[in-house]
Amino acid sequence: LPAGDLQLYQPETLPGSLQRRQATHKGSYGTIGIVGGAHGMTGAPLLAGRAALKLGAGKIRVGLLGAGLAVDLLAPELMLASVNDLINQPHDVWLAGPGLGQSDAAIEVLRVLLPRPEPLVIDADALNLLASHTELAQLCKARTTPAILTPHPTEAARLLGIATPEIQQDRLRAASALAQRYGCTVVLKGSGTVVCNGKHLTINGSGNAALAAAGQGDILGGMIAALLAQGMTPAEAARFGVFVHGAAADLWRQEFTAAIGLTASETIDYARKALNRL
Ligand code: NPW
Ligand code: AMP
Ligand code: MG
Repeated sequence: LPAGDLQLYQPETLPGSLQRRQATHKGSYGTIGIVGGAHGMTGAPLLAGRAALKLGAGKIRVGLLGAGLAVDLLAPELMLASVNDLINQPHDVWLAGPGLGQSDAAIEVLRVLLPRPEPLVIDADALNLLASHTELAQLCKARTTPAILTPHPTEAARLLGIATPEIQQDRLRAASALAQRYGCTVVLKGSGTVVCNGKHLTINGSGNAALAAAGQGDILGGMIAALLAQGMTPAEAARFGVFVHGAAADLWRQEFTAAIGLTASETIDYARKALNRL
């Protein structure tokens, strides 16, 4: 385990970096590039993009690997493109992985993005590719700006080459080992999400089992990317994004007591509410 401290993370006010929204314009809040959406999983990067919009990012482009889509009619603010067009344009922050799949084209996307200097969130299939391709893992470790890895327990197990129950038996050690091995900030998801940047470990103090549903991880990736785009450091964005995601579910549970049936799409609106209340 790192020599640093272990804390329960439960902020009661907005971090300083989110408090100045005067005399600014959309360019002040960053441009995000999201890559994912192989055939059959277009929803994942769209959910991430919608979440990033409602957490205050300036501009968001979503690059789809699968079938082209002209517009997201539920979030026409998003700019949609093919992955190849997107990765050759400048962005302030990247999110790779939601619904990306593990094709050769997906591997090529990571070969291009991993060496880029901008902050990068790596989720879902991009994590599975890091686990299965040593070359990509090395590119991750060599980054100048540490990436943020957001594995659920089974993705974490793949990244460490062990079984899921071993991850769950000692989640602090697993998060710490991942941060060491990949030289990055780690968000080990699940009840009591652990964040480790190689020095400090935190356990998140918000959230409930209503989050055990499809697409929740995809929106979390978009939320963390939005916070990076607004100037937070990787560790700050990871901790605060996870907290707001959990706080959204806690707010929703005040209305829906048994906590059954929260969708990822609805969670985005509660996250915006939870954030603005802080
Ligand atoms: P089990 O078997 O259910 O008990 P995968 P994925 C396990 C995209 N999506 N604790 C789980 O366990 C994603 O973005 C697209 C313990 C199972 O074995 C990815 O690109 C959507 N175990 C892609 O799909 C919406 C846990 O992990 C395995 C666990 C694949 O992602 C859905 C499943 O993991 C989805 O987000 C926990 N807390 N959590 C869309 N609308 O387009 C998970 N497991 O095989 O990596 O599959 O997570 O669905
Ligand atoms: P994913 O598996 O990638 O869709 O991510 C699921 C998201 O929901 C992660 O942010 C998890 O931490 C969260 N989550 C899932 N189940 C629970 C739970 N029982 N309690 C709190 N958070 C959960
Ligand atoms: Mg996921």
